[in-house]
Amino acid sequence: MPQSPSTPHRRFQLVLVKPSHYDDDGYVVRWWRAMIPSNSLAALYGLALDCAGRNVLGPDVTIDIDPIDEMVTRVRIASIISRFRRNGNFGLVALVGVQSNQYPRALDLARPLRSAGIPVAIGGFHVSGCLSMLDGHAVELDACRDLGIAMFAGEAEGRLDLVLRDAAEGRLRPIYNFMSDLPGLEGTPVPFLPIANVRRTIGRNSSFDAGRGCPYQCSFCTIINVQGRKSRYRSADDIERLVRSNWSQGVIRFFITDDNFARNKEWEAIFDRLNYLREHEGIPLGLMIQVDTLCHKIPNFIEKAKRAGVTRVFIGLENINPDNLAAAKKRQNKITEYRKMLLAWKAHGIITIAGYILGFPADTPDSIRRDIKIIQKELPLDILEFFYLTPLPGSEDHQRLWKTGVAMDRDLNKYDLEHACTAHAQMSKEEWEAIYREAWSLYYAPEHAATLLRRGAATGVALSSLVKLLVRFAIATHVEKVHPLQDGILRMKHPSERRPGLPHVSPWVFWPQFIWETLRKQTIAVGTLIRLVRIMRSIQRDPNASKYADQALMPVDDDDETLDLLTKTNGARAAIAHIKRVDELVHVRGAA
Ligand code: B12
Ligand code: SF4
Repeated sequence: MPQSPSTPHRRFQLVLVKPSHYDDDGYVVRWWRAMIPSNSLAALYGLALDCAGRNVLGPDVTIDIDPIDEMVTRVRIASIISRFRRNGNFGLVALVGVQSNQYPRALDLARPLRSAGIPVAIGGFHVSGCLSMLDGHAVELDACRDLGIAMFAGEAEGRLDLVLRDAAEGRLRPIYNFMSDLPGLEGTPVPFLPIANVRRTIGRNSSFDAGRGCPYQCSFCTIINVQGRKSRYRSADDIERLVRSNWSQGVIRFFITDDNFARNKEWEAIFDRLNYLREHEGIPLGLMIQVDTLCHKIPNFIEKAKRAGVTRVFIGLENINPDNLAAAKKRQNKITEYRKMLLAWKAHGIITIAGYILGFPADTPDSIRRDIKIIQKELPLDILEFFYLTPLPGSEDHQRLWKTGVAMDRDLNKYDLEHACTAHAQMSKEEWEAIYREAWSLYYAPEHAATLLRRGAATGVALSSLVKLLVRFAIATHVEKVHPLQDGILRMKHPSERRPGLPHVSPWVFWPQFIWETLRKQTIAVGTLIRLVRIMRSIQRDPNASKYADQALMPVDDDDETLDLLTKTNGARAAIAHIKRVDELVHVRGAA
């Protein structure tokens, strides 16, 4: 459309930054290639593209959108400032998907931008979680007020137009609070990232959330207090649109980020559509999903997952001691079902990954060692990842400690599930930290890695894929000193990215140290890879590899009293006694 001479064309600069956070030495965690893309960035980029396409700032304004994931890209503040200056500061820097551990870094990025007069807004789990559970000021939300950063709580679907218009008119509000009004997702713009961003993840993975909300009530969880307990979902048509637009740029692997895809009310229609796209349109999809421990009870769920292209499943196992699970209100986790559920995934050759939380009330270093041994011997699980039980702002646990004035670490940068942030009743901080490190070494001991590969060969798992995971999970916490979920290939660092307040290191010291560190880490990574590939090759040459069996792969009954899993803790014994009682009652009634 020709422009009227009286309304000069303007370009609104929308810079979407997903902040990283600081490692224990105070440097920004950044990689050449990351393991997993940022879905929050993809969600905001998809919404922003839609706003730009609809000319929400009027026909005379073009919206230039720049998505930056700090996990894989250096955020060059000076160049952002000069770009905004060239455009009369007409635009917005949106700090997106900011978790509690990323909040301090997000504020450090915002400070020079605000000093340069650039409008800045922030959203994500820290702001939403705090506004949902605390008093509107905690934890550190006043820092945003002091700096003039607009806080956005809730979800941006249907609301980004408003924020962009306010920014364009120079009247951003201090708070946009939509926590009590969670939007429906059907038909809303879908998450999307341009190929230049996707290339920065290993294996060109992208992501989308097919739904939000979870019906359960785990007390350590922030998700239910931010995204609610009702299932809200995208339609199968939305998902098809999303897959096709990614396929047109060569992207076929996705992490479906729903915390619990098994409770997404549309799961079946979505799986069916993905299956159709694979089998009839020839799109070779590879998917990873997250589910709960009862998903195998949903008729056809696992079969349809396989046909839709699921190759990896993340399961919220959390613990094998029922007393701990009850303390965390995770009553839906039945340890008597764990083996059946894992065997059901194994029967389809799907790699199983489980989260395991250390620091529940009944945990001690010895009980943790015992539990890891039980898991290794009796559960057909491939990858296990450990987390500290953390009072994350936005969770019921955090709210309880905050209300009762229990001490919690004041440095939000540490709320990354990799640091002890509050005291434990039975372990000192040092003991807890030591057993966290030891847990990784115990589970990924070379002998157990070999067993996992043997089990993989016997259950039809893609061994090369399992080897890649084993390398990362075995070394990330020891070598890179970060959790595998924040891991990547080739750590990048820059002296200018050190946390304010920490001493500046001279380049003459920094760079030689960095090069030495990099060589050391890569040598360990390559050494671990070679060792595992050798084991994999020897298994592949073994004509009897498919016949391998051990206790973990054996089908079991609910009350198998030969299993340590079901007999070593009071809670487990009580669970078995309960099953027996129910069984007796059913049989007595049946007989009557
Ligand atoms: C997928 C996922 C990951 C992925 C990708 C990260 C990402 N953010 O995309 C991976 C595996 C890498 C990951 C890692 C971690 N994660 Co994570 N992750 C998730 C998960 C399951 C989904 C994220 C998502 O895509 N949500 C959907 C998006 C669209 O929601 P959103 O980010 O809130 O954004 C919406 C609104 O907040 C708003 N919005 C957001 N930003 C902005 C900005 C502006 C200006 C505006 C207007 C609006 C707006 O609009 C968006 C669309 O509606 C969430 C739980 C959840 N259900 O969200 C946990 C979650 C975010 N992760 C969490 C944690 C702790 C971590 C780790 C620290 C764990 C670890 N030790 O490794 C790491 C951190 C690494 C990192 N650099 O991010 C916590 C954060 C809790 C908190 N209070 O901070 C969560 C909530 C889970 C939990 N345990 O409670 N994670
Ligand atoms: S099952 Fe997962 S998402 Fe649901 S409440 Fe528990 S921790 Fe949160």
